[in-house]
Amino acid sequence: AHSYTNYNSWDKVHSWINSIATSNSLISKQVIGSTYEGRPMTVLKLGKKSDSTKPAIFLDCGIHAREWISPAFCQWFVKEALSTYGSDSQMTSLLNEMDVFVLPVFNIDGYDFTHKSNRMWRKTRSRKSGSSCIGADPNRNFNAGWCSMGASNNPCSDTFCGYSPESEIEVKNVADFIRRNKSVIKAYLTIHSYSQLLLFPYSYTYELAADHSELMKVAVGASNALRSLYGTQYTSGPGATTIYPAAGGSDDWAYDLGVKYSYTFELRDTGRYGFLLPASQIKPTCEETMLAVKYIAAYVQKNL
Ligand code: 0X9
Ligand code: ZN
Ligand code: ZN
Repeated sequence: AHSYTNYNSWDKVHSWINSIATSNSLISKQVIGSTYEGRPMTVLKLGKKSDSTKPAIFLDCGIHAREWISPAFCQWFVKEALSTYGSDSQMTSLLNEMDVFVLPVFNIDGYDFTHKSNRMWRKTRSRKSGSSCIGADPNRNFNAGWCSMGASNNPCSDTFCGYSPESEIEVKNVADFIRRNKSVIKAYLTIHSYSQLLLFPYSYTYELAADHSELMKVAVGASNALRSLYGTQYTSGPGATTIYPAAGGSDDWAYDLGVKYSYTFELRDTGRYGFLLPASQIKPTCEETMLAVKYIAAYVQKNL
């Protein structure tokens, strides 16, 4: 059965998506396309129904297959949003004024593969004649300084940038959705693991983003909120200098499209368990991360 405190297989997440989407008037779903292997990519839309179009936040999880805590967070976020609407004043105000689009698993084929065959798989599962190696790194496949640094043009590499920008259908589907909803999307949040970092543009260049000081101020505020629960320490900064230079990422692409509040979270831990974070840490990790996400959401809402 599906559980918020365990790592759910894709089959379980898939049925959870379908049941939660019809459970409450605050939530609806929209299929944005299919993965390479034909699985449906479904975006959940959270927010109080309104006659006029509301500004929105886009949140995705599971770009990288082996980072299991990430999809667990998106599931947790949806549950918390629905269960605290009406009692938590901030969540109520957020969902009254804004919509939150949640993509619970971005790289579904890869996620399924980590459950069935290779726990450490990172990339998509696309094939192309001429190479026996499978998949590209979805977070090197966006059209942002594509394959210029920190990415590989070798199809066998774990950071293969793909044959062209958006060559991966999952990346194309998400980029199309964000382009289509560009006028309403005010923030782009993407959840990865691990390292306890809160990153923002740029990663494809050492140049500072035009909004660097504001992005840094909000990141520091969000990290402080996160730390207030269990003392978990996060480092904030631009990707290129805080983790490593790496082009083709979704955060840089969304930012250059015009989505100012663009953040990549690298959740727990700092390497003791790494990608194999025990299920016992799902609840505390998600609870502390909620505080950071809500901090950013409140800031965005206040500055609409
Ligand atoms: O390398 C990545 O894609 C991310 N780290 S991970 O360990 N989850 O693979 C960091 C992404 C930071 N942003 C960009 N490089 N654009
Ligand atoms: Zn379905
Ligand atoms: Zn990742």
